[in-house]
Amino acid sequence: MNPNTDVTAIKIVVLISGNGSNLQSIIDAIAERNLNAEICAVISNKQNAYGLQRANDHGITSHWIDHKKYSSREQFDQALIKAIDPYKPDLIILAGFMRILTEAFVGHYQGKMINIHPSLLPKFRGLNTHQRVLEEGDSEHGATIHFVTPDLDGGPTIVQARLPVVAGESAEKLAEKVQRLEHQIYPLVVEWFSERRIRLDQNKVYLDDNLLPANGFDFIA
Ligand code: NHR
Ligand code: GAR
Repeated sequence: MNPNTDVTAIKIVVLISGNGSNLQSIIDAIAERNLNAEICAVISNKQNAYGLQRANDHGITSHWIDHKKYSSREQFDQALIKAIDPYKPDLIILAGFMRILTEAFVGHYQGKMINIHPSLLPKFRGLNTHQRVLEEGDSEHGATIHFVTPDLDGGPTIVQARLPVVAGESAEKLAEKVQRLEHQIYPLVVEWFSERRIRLDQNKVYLDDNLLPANGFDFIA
């Protein structure tokens, strides 16, 4: 069935700032695995984000909303809401989106917004995670998909995927390996949402009505 006419398909809006390889993995999974989901729009705060091109190539509506045109985070976030809400999305996906969102924005999409973060949260919140993992000499690294709450990179975890850190490898190589995992777990989580198997209740995550552990579902590649 054409997903655009299927009223049971979940509607997704994806927020990006850059390359959009995670966006691509979701576009591909929807097509290849016939997921009951539709990406209504892709929104970037950066004009030159390659992910906007990816959206256009797949006939997905794209928007550029320049955060620099707004005098406060509140005003930028209001502009985002104005762009997103007409699509009536069931799910907002942050995929390499680089702007911290206000409490008002996060509250508006409570239980409906998820992020992928390149570390094994709660370790290494914030930016430059790969470099920091190497500097700390950690033997393990990975990626986390979590619900977005006002607590930056602190929302309840849905999935984690881990990998060993090889001694002497570069931050770039590590990033590449983490992204390979990201491209497996984001489509999986979108599939779960499309099947309505994931639920956030009282800051806890349920998969098929089973409470997930604090570090989420342990994805084995
Ligand atoms: N917003 C809220 N409220 N909660 C979260 O958990 C969020 C969020 C917005 C983005 C993604 C996050 C990540 O996965 C994310 C999670 C950007 C920054 C940041 O410092 C930090 C964390 C994340 C994304 N951004 C700078 C800022 O001033 C700008 C940095 C830049 O433009 O390069 O917004 O890592
Ligand atoms: C991903 O590795 C994602 O985990 C990370 O940026 C990359 C985006 O790649 N996210 C953050 O660092 C959020 N602050 P992509 O644009 O190719 O999907």
